[in-house]
Amino acid sequence: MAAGRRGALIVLEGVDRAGKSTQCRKLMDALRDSGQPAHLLTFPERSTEIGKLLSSYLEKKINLEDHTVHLLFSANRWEQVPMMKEKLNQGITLVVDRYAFSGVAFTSAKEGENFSLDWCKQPDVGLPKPDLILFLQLRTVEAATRGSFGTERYENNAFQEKALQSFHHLMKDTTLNWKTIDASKNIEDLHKEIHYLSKEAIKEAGEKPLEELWK
Ligand code: NYM
Ligand code: MG
Repeated sequence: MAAGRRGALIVLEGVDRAGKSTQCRKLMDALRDSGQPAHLLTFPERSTEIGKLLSSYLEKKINLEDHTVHLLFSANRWEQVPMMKEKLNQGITLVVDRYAFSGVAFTSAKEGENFSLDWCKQPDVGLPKPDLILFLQLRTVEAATRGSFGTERYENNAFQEKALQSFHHLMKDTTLNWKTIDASKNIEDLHKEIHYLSKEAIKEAGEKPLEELWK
């Protein structure tokens, strides 16, 4: 790594069971094997005080008002931002399992309140902007063949389908570097594609300053 080059912010997104966590782990291993310093982040980050609240909410142990929980998911990202910037500036690439896009997609899928995409995006405006967003595309019927859902909140087909529609709206934003990946492929082929695109993003990120999301 040349001195002074920043790390890249690489986000994996997609509906539940698209294979994000598996691919994040494989990408981490591949980057480290090639000598590229990398750090894995997962949102929600369940270990913090806010994260514990979110975890209890997802596990249906507590109820929270819908706007409130949306803001908590965002706060759970903001509390990691100082650490994220520090690592990126040190030349460490961040591999991120879900980010603000999941925040918008899942809240806007809720019935009743009519959450607009615009309202949902606001609390995350100004977060570090990803250099690459890999969208693991998998139809909900196909995700359903990957075993049954867990028992957490949002883990049902109708909700996932609505979240998927919101993801598609967010992907129309051409100021972001979205890459859609066919997540129905086998794990190794998917990994090769993700690794290739990530290496390209790391090369390019080193040449330009970190920007702010949705600004
Ligand atoms: N989720 C995740 C949200 O509703 N808002 C957010 O901002 C984020 C990051 O949490 N079904 C939802 C999507 C998932 C759930 O994620 C837990 P995971 O990756 O299954 O732990
Ligand atoms: Mg889950």
